[in-house]
Amino acid sequence: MKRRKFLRNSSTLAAGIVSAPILASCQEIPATKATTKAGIIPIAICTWDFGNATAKAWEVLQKGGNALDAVHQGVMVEENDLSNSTVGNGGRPDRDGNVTLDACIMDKDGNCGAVLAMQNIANPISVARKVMEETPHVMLAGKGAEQFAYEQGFEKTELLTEESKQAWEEWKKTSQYKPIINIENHDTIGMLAIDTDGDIAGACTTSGMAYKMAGRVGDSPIIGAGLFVDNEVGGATATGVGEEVVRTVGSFLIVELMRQGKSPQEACEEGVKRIIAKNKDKQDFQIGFIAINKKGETGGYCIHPGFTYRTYTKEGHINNPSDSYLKS
Ligand code: SD4
Repeated sequence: MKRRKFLRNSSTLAAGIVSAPILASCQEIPATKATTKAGIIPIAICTWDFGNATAKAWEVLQKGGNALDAVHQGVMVEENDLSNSTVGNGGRPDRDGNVTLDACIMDKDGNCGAVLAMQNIANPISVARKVMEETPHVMLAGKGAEQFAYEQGFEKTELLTEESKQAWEEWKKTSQYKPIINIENHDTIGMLAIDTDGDIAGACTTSGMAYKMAGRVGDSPIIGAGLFVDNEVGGATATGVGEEVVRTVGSFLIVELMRQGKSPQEACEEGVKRIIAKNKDKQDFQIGFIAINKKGETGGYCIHPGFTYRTYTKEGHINNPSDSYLKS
């Protein structure tokens, strides 16, 4: 059953280049599309320095596309990047050598879809969207998710690259499960966008913690934990050790804090502090949150220095160093 259609007329737009403070290049959108009905400038924001992903999302927004298409197409860039060992195809496997992917997506109307621990499908975010749009369910897991993907026309793909296989063989020599802080300076991609109608959507996709137990699922595909959007308020998404984000229902918490009047920055800081409060004796793990509100204001905060987040607005394409709870 189809729940809703997400169609927008696209228009052809001219583009120019402006400079911006950090690692920035930005295609400016013309005045006719630069401002939403509510006077808000469109924006794409994502965890880590996934500039190709935000550039793709911005391209969608610039053409008048909606926020849902922007986040969907944006995060797919990383799912398809074989050199990225933390998202999609090429992601690190679990301890048995199987790559199992998690993803979720949420739209402006609160519709959402997710796939958990799905194998052999290169674009879990697209399957998550199909779950949202084509089924009466929110989540499909494991074999059921994979079967559904085949029924929807997705192809079986080997997700374990030679490089990931070698890294896994190396890991087996010690078999120590010790999540790395700021692994390769990227990780799960969580993305939020506001379109020219002022509507918000979000997407989150990951291969999860490298060498996790078989069947382990983190926060990333869990609506409310790894991602939450309320179009009246804003959106939030997370990266890092998912177990800790699940415990505090982190992304939902941040959106609720914004509903109560906190800025996205203040809400992200409070979200991290709630996690710290539950881990007084243990802080050797990373969590990063980003958030956006209806006004287009953004925020980001993490436990350990090193987390960054990308923003793409009319003002520029910027990799923002996140402030952190611990300073070194
Ligand atoms: C998870 N949050 O599976 C994801 C992965 C991640 O640092 O971001 N790892 O817990």
